[in-house]
Amino acid sequence: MSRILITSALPYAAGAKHLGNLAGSMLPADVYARFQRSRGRETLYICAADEHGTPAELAAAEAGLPVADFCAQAHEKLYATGRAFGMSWDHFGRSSSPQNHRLTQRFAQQLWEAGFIEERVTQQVYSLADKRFLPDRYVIGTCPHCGYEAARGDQCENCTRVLDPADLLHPRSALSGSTEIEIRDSKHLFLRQSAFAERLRTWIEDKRGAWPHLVTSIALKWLDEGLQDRGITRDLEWGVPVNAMDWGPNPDGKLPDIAGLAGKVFYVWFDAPIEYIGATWEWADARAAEAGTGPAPEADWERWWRMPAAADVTYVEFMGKDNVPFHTVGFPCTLMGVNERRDAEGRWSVASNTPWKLVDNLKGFNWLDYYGGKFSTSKKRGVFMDQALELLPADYWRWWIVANTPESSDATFTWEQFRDQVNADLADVLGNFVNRICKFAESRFEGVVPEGGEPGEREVQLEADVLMKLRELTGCLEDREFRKSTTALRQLWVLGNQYLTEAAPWTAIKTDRDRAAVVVRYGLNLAALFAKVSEPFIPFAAEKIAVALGEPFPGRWPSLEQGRGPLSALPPGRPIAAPEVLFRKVEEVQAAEWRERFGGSEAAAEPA
Ligand code: B3M
Ligand code: ZN
Repeated sequence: MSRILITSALPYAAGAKHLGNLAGSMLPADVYARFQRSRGRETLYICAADEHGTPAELAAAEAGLPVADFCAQAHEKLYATGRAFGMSWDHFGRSSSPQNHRLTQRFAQQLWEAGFIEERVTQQVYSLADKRFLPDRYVIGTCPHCGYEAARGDQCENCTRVLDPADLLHPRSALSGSTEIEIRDSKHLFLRQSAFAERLRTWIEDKRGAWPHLVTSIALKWLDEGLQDRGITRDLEWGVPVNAMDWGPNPDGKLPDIAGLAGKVFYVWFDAPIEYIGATWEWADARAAEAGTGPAPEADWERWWRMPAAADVTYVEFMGKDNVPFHTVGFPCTLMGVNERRDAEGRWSVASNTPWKLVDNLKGFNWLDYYGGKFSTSKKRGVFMDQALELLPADYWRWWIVANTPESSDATFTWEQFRDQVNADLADVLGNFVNRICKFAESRFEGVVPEGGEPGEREVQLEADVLMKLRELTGCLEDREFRKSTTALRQLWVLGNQYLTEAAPWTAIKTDRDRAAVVVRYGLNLAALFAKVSEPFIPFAAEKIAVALGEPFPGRWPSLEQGRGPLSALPPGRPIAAPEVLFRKVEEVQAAEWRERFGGSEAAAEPA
């Protein structure tokens, strides 16, 4: 059985996280991880704080903190908020970890020695007013391709084209707004992505149909535009130092200009994906430390990332569409460049008999916006992760986000639609079913799973309907189709309500207690089944249902085989106790108040 390695895009340490950060990667990855564990597969769900880059430096300065302290606090906050939303990470690491430093420097050294990194003198934007070089992201100007006037020097968020600051028209500093900027020479390292163009195209073409069209189309668009070599170092203090390693000669027998690279760090997008591996190493070390056995042997984490040990691993990445280019070009180039050699004639050969794994499935998402506009801390528009939990328990948010996840197109959050959907699906369907069946079992069958009676035609039909819906739900989750999986799950819950309404044990008990006993037994088994298969989506409520029924939590995914009925988990005589109300409805007045507080339809008036 395949082991499953899951990573979700690393949230930046700087900046509050909003529902879009959950929707675009972390939450679907968590649903998938929980599902895979429930199916009994050895699963590792890895994430981390993306701590490097200018955003962290600037946010730290604003907070009046040394950047390392700022990032330590940010990591703690991201971790705590993620856990409160039920993120079942096996490890939530830090891209500033020693493990990631070592791996990033090792990969850069190997890429240099293979001739895939070269030195170039580039023109960097220097801001006289800010007395510092401005990394790409902190140069703002007009995009030369689409005319968007707030394009960033690294990527235009309007047309998603990757840019260089020198491309921007009317450039200015994002820090001070000053246009007193000048271009200065600065030596940097470049990853020769162009050398991988054909190799990458073959790799991407091979994924057509298997990966979402959104992902392969973005990757191929980049390749069609001609792959640019990419600067992978920056004039910043905070990051993975470039010069702290022992370089070997490149194919021309040349060492890099250590002096010229002094004081520089690797570009955040070079080291951040490597942190997926770094955080796995951190995870292994953390487990070894807990066991008191000192640093973990490399095999403990390499077994997830390096062939042949990782031959049985399926690696799945989750991210928003703006991150797709870096995961279908930059990161694969890094790993391909470490795994293989390319001679002057362009022939590829194996460089290592323990190559690093590339991603097997990449799930990219569109964006979740707020009343048609972007979430914005500065413009106080939209509800952010920490605030959301002050309003409602995590399951409300988890359910709505996964049911509306922006898979084939962008999705929009509105308080009205959110209120209606969580009230209908969670309160009226699932919550109501569990409450009705447990309360009736308590009041009329002494709070135990009743014996007696023989299932009839209706139960045979119920088992067939449930099995069919279970297979559909399982297929959707295996295929990482999240919206469809919530539709199937909701329909499964509805089967329970329909059964209860039709079989009406409260009527049957008046004339035929055994019949009522059968219906209550099947009803309680339906509730136990719902707890198992709802856990990936709404783990907190699922646990309450499982505990109420005396079931283990998390449970194992039910068998899909005919005849091993998913409605026979509860032994007759098992004591049960109705859980407290699982989902209180969101009131009209609450939704109106929150719309007032977090911005509502007027928010859409402002451009995204
Ligand atoms: N830190 C998230 C973003 O672009 C970025 C992802 C890194 S994944 C290696 O919002
Ligand atoms: Zn543009």
